[in-house]
Amino acid sequence: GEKNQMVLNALEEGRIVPYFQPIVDVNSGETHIHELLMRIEQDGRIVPAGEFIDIAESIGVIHRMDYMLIEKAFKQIHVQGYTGTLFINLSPRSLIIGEFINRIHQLALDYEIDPKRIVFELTERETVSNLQLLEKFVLDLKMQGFNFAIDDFGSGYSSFHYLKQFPIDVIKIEGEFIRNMLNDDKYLAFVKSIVTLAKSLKVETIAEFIEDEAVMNAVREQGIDYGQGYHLGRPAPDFLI
Ligand code: G
Ligand code: G
Ligand code: G
Ligand code: MN
Ligand code: NA
Repeated sequence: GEKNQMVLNALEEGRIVPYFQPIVDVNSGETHIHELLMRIEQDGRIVPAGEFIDIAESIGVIHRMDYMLIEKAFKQIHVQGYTGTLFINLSPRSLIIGEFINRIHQLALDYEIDPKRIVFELTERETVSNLQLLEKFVLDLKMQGFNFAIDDFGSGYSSFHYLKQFPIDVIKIEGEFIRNMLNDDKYLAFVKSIVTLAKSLKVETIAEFIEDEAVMNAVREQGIDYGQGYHLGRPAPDFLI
């Protein structure tokens, strides 16, 4: 349909653009971490990923878009001299293409980016057809020094499976839990249990969707390490440093 063509044209014409959202250390306030977010530039408008990622996955071009975005982001990091850490969303569909991880490793070499500064976010948004293959490639990347986070932790069926099976460094707590933790004790209980779990596994935590100061304070009180959300900084085409 029309949307498929929009995505294909954007890819063909190189209109996939990187946006960066800050991830803030809740204790020090330091911002040396950003999440890379995909956008399409379309007739002077910036189209957010939520409007086209599903389509890109279903028509089988997400790995090409992920690759193009990562190349542009690495180039920008190199040119701007950004020294922080970058979180990168990857569709499992991209990861299970063997050639993909070799090319990512090569990009890191080309743009002189230490894999230790890269954290790949795994999500459960899409069911993974070949978990064994995914595990193999995650371990390969981990061996090269790249890190891994579970995105939207708590929202899906396989959060615990990912935690058990993959070498996870960071848990990003589902935004819905954070957003509701102050007005619903059930969500607060979820958050508390995730923080306890993370601490006992020595995994760091990030709270998503922090939209006001009250939630930011609650996040700090619960012992969560990092925060992200419109209250702290919106996605932008440049690093907010
Ligand atoms: O940025 P936005 O709120 O539109 O993100 C919507 C969804 O798209 C989120 O689930 C996010 O993880 C995903 N997403 C954002 N950027 C990328 C990307 O670069 N690659 C992939 N595969 N998914 C992304
Ligand atoms: O699934 P994932 O966590 O990758 O989705 C990230 C997306 O969530 C970002 O692209 C951004 O557009 C959106 N986002 C980031 N911070 C906030 C926030 O505080 N509130 C809301 N509603 N969305 C946010
Ligand atoms: O301001 P901007 O163009 O980045 O807004 C993008 C979208 O995010 C708009 O649809 C807007 O309504 C929504 N938005 C802006 N601020 C917030 C916020 O603090 N929380 C949430 N949930 N959505 C927001
Ligand atoms: Mn994410
Ligand atoms: Na998330």
